[in-house]
Amino acid sequence: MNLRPVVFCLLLACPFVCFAAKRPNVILMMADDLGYETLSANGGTPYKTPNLDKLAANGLRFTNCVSQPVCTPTRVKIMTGRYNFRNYKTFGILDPREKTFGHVMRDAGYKTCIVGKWQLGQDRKLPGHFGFDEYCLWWLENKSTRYGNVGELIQNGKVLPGGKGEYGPDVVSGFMFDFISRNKEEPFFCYYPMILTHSPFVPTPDTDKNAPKGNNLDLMVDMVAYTDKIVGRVIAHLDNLGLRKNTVILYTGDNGTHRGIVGAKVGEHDWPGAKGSNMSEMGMRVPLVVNYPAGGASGRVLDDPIDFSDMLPTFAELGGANLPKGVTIDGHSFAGRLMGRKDYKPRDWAYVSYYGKGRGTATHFARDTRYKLYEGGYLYDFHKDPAHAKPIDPDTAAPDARTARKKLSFVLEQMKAQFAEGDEYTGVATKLLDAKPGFTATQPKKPKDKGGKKGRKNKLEK
Ligand SMILES: [Ca+2]
Repeated sequence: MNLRPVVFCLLLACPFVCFAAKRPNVILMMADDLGYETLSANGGTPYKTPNLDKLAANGLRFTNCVSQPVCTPTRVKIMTGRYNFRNYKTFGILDPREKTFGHVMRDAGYKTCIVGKWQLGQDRKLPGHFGFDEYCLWWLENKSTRYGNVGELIQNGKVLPGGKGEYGPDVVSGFMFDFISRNKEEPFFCYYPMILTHSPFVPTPDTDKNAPKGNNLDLMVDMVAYTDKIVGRVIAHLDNLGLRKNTVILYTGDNGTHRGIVGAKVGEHDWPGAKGSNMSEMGMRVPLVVNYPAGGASGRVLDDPIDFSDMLPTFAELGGANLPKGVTIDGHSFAGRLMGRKDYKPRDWAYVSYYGKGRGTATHFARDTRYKLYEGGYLYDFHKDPAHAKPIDPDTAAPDARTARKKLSFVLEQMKAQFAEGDEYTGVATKLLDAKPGFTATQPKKPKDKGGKKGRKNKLEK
């Protein structure tokens, strides 16, 4: 029998089949109010995160990743891959006209799931609308107790019976494990914006019942330890299913630690919680651990500048997916880093624009591997001065600080030039049904949203 035609046909079919088989699963875990100092591998004390430290040792630990200062600005940015000046509207809303990494991965054939905290619009149709096949979410429609004796969780359209003594983080992570088991033959994407470690600071199931009543820092240590325990469960679940090697695990935080948590350190620096501040490293430098055994890169500590717009294009590259059309995607894929590609070049700077909780006047900064420049010319060496106690004097600055100022000034100028035209959707579509089919970013631009009550009205909200 002549096998050559058969072999030829197999070779023809192989690129797609082989590629499809190799596409990695992706799990993004993002804890709530969890700063850089909470990872013991980062030199943070008094925290202990053995599972994450091991994950970092066998993977990549990024030391220069910045979120936004508070929840919604971060969640909008990480999900859409776009800077806040383009699409942040107001607190607690992700504009239904936006495309997310859920869409990107679902459109590429991934099974998609979101579990944890929502807080992006009160409508149980929204997770599906934003690209997720399945979900189990807290604060999707009503805010309730998040930890012990968890209140309202909505799972795939149904309200779970709350008040049964269950621990919220266990319920949502348990649903994710079930989703992974049911979809182990498919490539899957799980986004897990964690319920931990936001206030209130309360005992976890592992908190010693006989210990003296703890202060906030003691309980934060316990809550971080429980977060690490959940990461350990994720790893064990993947191991049991034989999925660990071809799954990318990412772990980060959505903003700095709560301001009530003081007493922690990173190396020699005091590292008090500074959630909400964009004027220090404590407000928005976050841990980032990435582990992808099949990618081949491991055991590295990297100071590549990374901001949260980078996640969406990274996942798109890992999944062979297309980027959303008709909108500007700001992020840079770091998938090449995860695969140890020799030709990979990290971005030269990371960028943050921030409006506060509403949509007032933007502040912004750009940073490289050592310096951070704010609007107004305030430059800081964030290695030496993470609290930003004193800006660098331009007259006495070292040559490398002068070079950084010039480079980062250029970035800020380029970004500022886009502020006026960057708001591709005007107004806030607060309800799912406000996003009428056919409205796209390619329509003629309307006047820029000025914020405030009047500015938030638009034709779609009638
Ligand atoms: Ca948060």
